[in-house]
Amino acid sequence: MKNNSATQKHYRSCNLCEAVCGIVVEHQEGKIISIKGDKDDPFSKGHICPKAVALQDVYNSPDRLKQPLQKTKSGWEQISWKDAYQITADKIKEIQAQHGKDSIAFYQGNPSVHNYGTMLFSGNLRKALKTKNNYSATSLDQLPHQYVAQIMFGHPLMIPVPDIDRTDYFLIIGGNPLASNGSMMTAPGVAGRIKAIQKRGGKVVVVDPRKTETAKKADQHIFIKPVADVYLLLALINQVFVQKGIDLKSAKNYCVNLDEIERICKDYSTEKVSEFTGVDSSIITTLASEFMNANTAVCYGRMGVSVQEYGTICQWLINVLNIITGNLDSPGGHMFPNPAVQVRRGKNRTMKPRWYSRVSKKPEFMSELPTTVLAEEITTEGKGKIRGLIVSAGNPVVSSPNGPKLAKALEQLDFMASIDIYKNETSQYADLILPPLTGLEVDHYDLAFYNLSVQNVAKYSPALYEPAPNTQFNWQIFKELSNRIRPPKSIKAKLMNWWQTPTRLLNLGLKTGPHKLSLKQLKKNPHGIDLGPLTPMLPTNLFTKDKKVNLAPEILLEGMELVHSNFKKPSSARLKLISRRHVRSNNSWMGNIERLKGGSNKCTLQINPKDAEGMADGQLVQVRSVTGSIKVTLEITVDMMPSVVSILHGSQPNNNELTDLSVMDPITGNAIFSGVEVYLKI
Ligand SMILES: Nc1nc2c(c(=O)[nH]1)N[C@H]1C(S)=C(S)[C@@H](COP(=O)(O)OP(=O)(O)OC[C@H]3O[C@@H](n4cnc5c(=O)[nH]c(N)nc54)[C@H](O)[C@@H]3O)O[C@H]1N2
Ligand SMILES: Nc1nc2c(c(=O)[nH]1)N[C@H]1C(S)=C(S)[C@@H](COP(=O)(O)OP(=O)(O)OC[C@H]3O[C@@H](n4cnc5c(=O)[nH]c(N)nc54)[C@H](O)[C@@H]3O)O[C@H]1N2
Ligand code: SF4
Ligand SMILES: [Mo]
Repeated sequence: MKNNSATQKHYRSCNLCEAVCGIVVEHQEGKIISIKGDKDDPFSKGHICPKAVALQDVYNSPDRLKQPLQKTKSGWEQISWKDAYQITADKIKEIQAQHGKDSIAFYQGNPSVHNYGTMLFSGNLRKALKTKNNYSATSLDQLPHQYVAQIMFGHPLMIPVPDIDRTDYFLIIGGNPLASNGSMMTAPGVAGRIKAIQKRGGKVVVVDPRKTETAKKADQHIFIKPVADVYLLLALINQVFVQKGIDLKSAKNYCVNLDEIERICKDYSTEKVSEFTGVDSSIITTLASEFMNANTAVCYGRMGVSVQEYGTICQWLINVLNIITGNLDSPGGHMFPNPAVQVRRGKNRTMKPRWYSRVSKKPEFMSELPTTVLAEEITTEGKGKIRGLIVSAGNPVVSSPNGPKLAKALEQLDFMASIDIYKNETSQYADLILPPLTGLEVDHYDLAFYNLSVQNVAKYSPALYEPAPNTQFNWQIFKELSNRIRPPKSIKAKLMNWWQTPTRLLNLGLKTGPHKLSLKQLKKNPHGIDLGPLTPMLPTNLFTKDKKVNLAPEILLEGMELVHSNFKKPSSARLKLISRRHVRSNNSWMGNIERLKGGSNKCTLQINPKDAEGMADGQLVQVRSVTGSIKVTLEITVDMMPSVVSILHGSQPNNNELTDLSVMDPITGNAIFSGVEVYLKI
């Protein structure tokens, strides 16, 4: 930042969530005067949420770490970057020399995908570590989306998004974009986009066990019992067959195995499903009829249907519902973005896992094992046991099921390093913390989320602040650590290593991308460039070998066995725990920021009055599950479906002291956060 006495405006994208809103930061002499929505951003058009304003608080936070820390007998001590790098690299090399490559694990958390330098350079560290023990927040979140994308469309990043700006019918299952600002769907200002659907005569329906902020703005809200969505989806698909609404439109030329779909859903009548889901049979019939008869329609399922026992099956059936009603790859339906830097690269990959986890034999996917097995891989003796861990931009002690079990496991490690801007519940177990620059201090291009964007756009934001002396970017940390662990040997490798910087790689990606842009062009357009609405791209751009979409992949049909066998008696009437988000929360961090605290941003247990007899609003109760127990304040509200309770995710008390590590999505190993049985005690 130039030290100039006149006020200046800095335009950038907010990197805190998937919405990628344009912001304008007014500053003077190094101080921020205001942070507002950038009305000239062609995508977000001025929309922001309260978190963007808090970017200045992240920058100014007294809790922010500025120098590497080492844990000593007398507490945390500041050390130089040089020493931090050397100690970390030496320790890793020593452990790997003694116990093999897999004895070191690497976990990457959510902010990794909001920083293009991290995305481009964390792979260097993975390559240098050569471990099979790679983990990330993917398997606490969207792994089912990516797995299904791979198996149906041939690439884990070939993920369709709802064409929300042109659709006539938007069916949201287990997502609350008005709080989360949208996920696996980059759509800044989602409230306005939903309103626009209604204004043009369309309909918005939300299926959720909680009457969410989004449900309140929708035309219809349908309460559903947690983890029952799979039955609703099967009944909807069945109804499309029954009501003779099958019409794949042009997708019929490249979609195969429709017969199998008809077969698997035939037993799921609306009447039978009603008992399992808590949704009236007539509501399901009407929903199916409206969906298939709408001019354009799209079904979108998010966290609520991903982090549950049938997460992968649900994401598959959502794709199927969109396809059989003629809504795949067509305007107003489920479409594929075409980002300026193409992240969907390479040939079609096989679905065959290349390795399995040591203890419970869970499959690798995209070179990662599910985070649900991390704790057991640390605590189970034997060859290949994890003895060292690097955590980058993550807080798995709070964010993974049975957090306390993982915390206990971390105590057993011989060495742990955290790359994080704060001390957190996870990094307290580390021997070293390496704090990178972040937010306003970093330049930004949204490599990850333009691939999920409901409109094709591109924007580059320079850093607002020059890096202070003795600071490092995330990418520099990865590069330096990798070079020390496994130095490049050949002249070519050395040259490449020297040449590669985030901006150079970005420029190359833009120039070779489908829109043939350059960094120079983006710099000339500080508000961003509109690349137009999404366009059809199938079957040409399919990554499957035969350029076909298999509607009924074998492994998912096998997964249906469990769905069928559990369709005998509805689940118990005990209380089921789910999570929620608040517009001023951000996973497990930013809770230290004053301006985001208070009001409705409270970590309460929301409960329906019917389930709270003899209890009072504001009362502290003990919540118990098979895993653990926490004390939490009650918030009695009719917004909750009876028999369902909800706790804010990422806050204290931590709802992941109640979730269970021993259960997971059987197909992918994805974590389960929804539908956990709990008991209350006053
Ligand atoms: N019960 C329950 N559990 C859940 C969920 C739920 O809904 N319910 N949601 C799940 C989901 S969707 C996710 S994505 C995970 C998130 O879980 P994680 O990804 O493990 O954790 P975060 O809470 O996002 O923690 C991010 C950490 O990165 C740090 N950080 C912020 N910016 C930077 C940066 O620029 N560089 C570096 N190096 N560090 C940075 C922060 O200080 C923080 O410590 O939680 C999952 N857990
Ligand atoms: N403000 C804020 N924004 C965020 C985040 C944040 O922490 N705070 N986190 C970011 C991250 S990492 C992610 S992944 C996204 C998540 O984005 P979303 O998925 O939109 O966010 P959630 O609020 O978790 O919404 C999940 C919804 O599923 C419902 N649900 C739970 N279980 C079930 C079920 O079994 N069936 C059905 N049908 N519904 C169910 C819940 O009531 C909730 O309304 O948000 C991102 N944006
Ligand atoms: S919605 Fe997300 S990207 Fe937009 S301002 Fe808020 S946190 Fe930033
Ligand atoms: Mo997430």
